[in-house]
Order: sequence, then C-alpha cells, then structure tokens
Amino acid sequence: MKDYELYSNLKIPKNFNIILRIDGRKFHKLSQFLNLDKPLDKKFTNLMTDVCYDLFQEFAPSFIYTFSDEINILLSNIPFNARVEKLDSIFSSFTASSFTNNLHKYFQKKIYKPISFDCRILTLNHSDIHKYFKNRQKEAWRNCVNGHGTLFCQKNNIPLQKMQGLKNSDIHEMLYKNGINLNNIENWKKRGIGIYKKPKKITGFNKKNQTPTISYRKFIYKDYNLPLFSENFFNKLQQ
Ligand SMILES: Nc1nc2c(ncn2[C@@H]2O[C@H](COP(=O)(O)OP(=O)(O)OP(=O)(O)O)[C@@H](O)[C@H]2O)c(=O)[nH]1
Ligand SMILES: [Mg+2]
Repeated sequence: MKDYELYSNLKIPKNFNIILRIDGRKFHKLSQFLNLDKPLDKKFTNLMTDVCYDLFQEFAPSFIYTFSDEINILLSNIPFNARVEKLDSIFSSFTASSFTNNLHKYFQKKIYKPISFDCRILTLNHSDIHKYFKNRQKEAWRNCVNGHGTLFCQKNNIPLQKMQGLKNSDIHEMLYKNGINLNNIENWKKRGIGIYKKPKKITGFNKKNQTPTISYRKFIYKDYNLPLFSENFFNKLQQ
C-alpha cells in the first residue's frame, strides 16, 4: 500500500540545516476576535513565546525566532528521519495544540473555531543561516514600523492611501515628526524574540572537600532583548 502514498519517501538531503517557518492561519481574524492591542500585543506575543518554549522542549532545535504570528525553527539534527511529510504535519499540529493549550493563560475567551498553522521547510547551507534570520528580523522591523504607521493614520483620520508607496524610513520619519520615536519602544517590538539555550551558573557545595563548587547548566532562555542578528550571534549559538 506504500505505493499509494505520494511523498512518503521525500526526505531532506543529508548535511543540510533546515528551518521550519510556521505561520498562523487567518490570524488577522483571530486578532480581531481576541481584541489584540494594535499594532503589537504583549499578551499575544507572550503566548507565541510560550508555544516556542514548548517546541524547544519537545524537539531540541538550535534556535527559534518569533514575531507576529510566525515562528522560525532552526534544526541541526533533523527528527523523523528527515521525512518531509512528518516534519510539516507534526510541527504545525504541535504548534496549534500548544497555542490552544496556552491560550487560557492570557485570554479568557473561548476560541470560536480551531486554530491552525501552516509549516514550510527551507534547506540552507551553514553560511546562509545568519542571512535568513537577518532577513526575518528586517521583516519584524518592517512589520513594526508599518503597524505603528497604520495606527497613527487611523487615529488621526489620515487616509491609509497616504502610506502606500512610502518606504519604511519615510514612515519612521513621519512618526518621528509627530512625536513618536520608534527607536525608544521595547526591543521585542522592533527585533522579535529568540528562544535558545543559555548557560547558567550553578553554585553548589562539595561536602567532602568543604569547598564551594561552580558549574554551568544550560536552560531554555526567552530573549526579549535580542541584538541585531549577525554571523557572530549564530556562531556563538553553535558553541
Ligand atoms: N493587533 C495585533 N494583530 C496581530 C499581532 N500579531 C499578529 N497579528 C495579526 O496577524 C496577522 C499576521 O499576518 P499574516 O500571517 O500575513 O495574516 P493572516 O491573517 O494570518 O493570513 P495567512 O497567514 O495567509 O492565513 C497580522 O496581519 C495581524 O492582523 C499583534 O500583536 N497585534
Ligand atoms: Mg498568518
């Protein structure tokens, strides 16, 4: 019966890093239903970050990056024997279940219909990883500037067409001239959030020698204060 399965043998070629990009389906509708703060909602972002934490615990990736309704997962060791069907279906369903499980911590509303996410796979050479994440971080910044620009226009009865064709730097400038300095807003709004393992200093005591001991244990860290991504950032992650 295996012959009837279209993609059962489709696998990621060996020696590739992969990134899974997971994105919420129809989240503009969900954002209206949950009455999310515009342009960026802290509770929703915390919820997405909790989902990333669950993903990290379950699949031990090298790095996860999230902003808006998207989650990017860098996997160096690819699970499920690198089978494409398994990766796509399990990661997107796990994400939707985790989102639904964690929702009640932040929102008291009962969801109106089942949540779903899509999942795409990107294969990258090692040297392209930082370029990919730099690109997504730029997208987070574009999203942030655009969102603030749109909100400003709506509040001040300025037709949204005025923003069409404006570059990000023009919107930034328009906001600045009107007393909104986006350089001063919280870092996570501009640069997104990273989830990765970080060493933590553990101080103990050796009873036999009667001496203090210091060791380091890695724990999953939610970084709301990311730097601008660079090659160096990703080199350090691999250490
Ligand atoms: N108000 C608010 N909305 C958000 C926030 N984060 C995400 N969203 C919404 O989620 C949408 C995400 O963009 P898209 O993925 O392009 O839109 P989508 O409706 O999910 O469409 P598909 O992914 O194609 O199904 C945004 O356009 C917003 O409407 C937030 O923090 N606040
Ligand atoms: Mg979406």
